[in-house]
Amino acid sequence: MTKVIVYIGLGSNLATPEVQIKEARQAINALSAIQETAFSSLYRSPPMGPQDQPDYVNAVMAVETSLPALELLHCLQKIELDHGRVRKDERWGARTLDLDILLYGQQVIQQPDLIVPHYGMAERAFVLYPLQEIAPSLQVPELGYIATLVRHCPLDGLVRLA
Ligand code: A4P
Ligand code: MG
Repeated sequence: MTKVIVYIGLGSNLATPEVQIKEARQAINALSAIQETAFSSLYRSPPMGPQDQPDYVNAVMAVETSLPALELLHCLQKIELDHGRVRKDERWGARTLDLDILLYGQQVIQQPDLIVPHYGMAERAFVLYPLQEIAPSLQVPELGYIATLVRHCPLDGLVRLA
């Protein structure tokens, strides 16, 4: 089966976020049919959405995989649950671990459970800056070059961690 490059967004703002991100990276690498090709620095940012929650730590990971997109989504959702993620009704609320499929090759996917490119990524500094770090010449389907997207996206308090 042909392989695609997939970009995964990782985010956490509970239970020592740096540890959550590190463990999620290990869990993703432990999946069969997935090879990591790049991993960004960690970035800290104030919460987008409700402000009465801790700052987030985010990163972006590139993997090469032969898994179909929906299968990959289900694997990522299982890892979220294994890491104590409790789905609440509140939109954009605090979470131990959030794993989003940002891009799946150059495919545009519009299914009830999966929308790729991930919605809202063009407005999210905590997605665009780490993505540019590991894929500086990337062209995002329907949205354009990563460098142009970054140029139009304010930092919103995003800080790259050492
Ligand atoms: N879904 C559709 N497309 C995708 C995709 N490309 N990747 C569906 C992953 N999932 C996708 O997701 C809800 C549903 O989206 C899933 O059932 C899946 O089928 P979820 O993870 O259960 O819910 P959620 O993450 O709470 O919702 P949402 O709206 O995706 O939240 P966001 O947009 O991820 O925002 N502030 C900072 N600074 N940093 C952050 O990382 N994250 C959030 C969460 C809020 N504020 C933040 C951050
Ligand atoms: Mg999510």
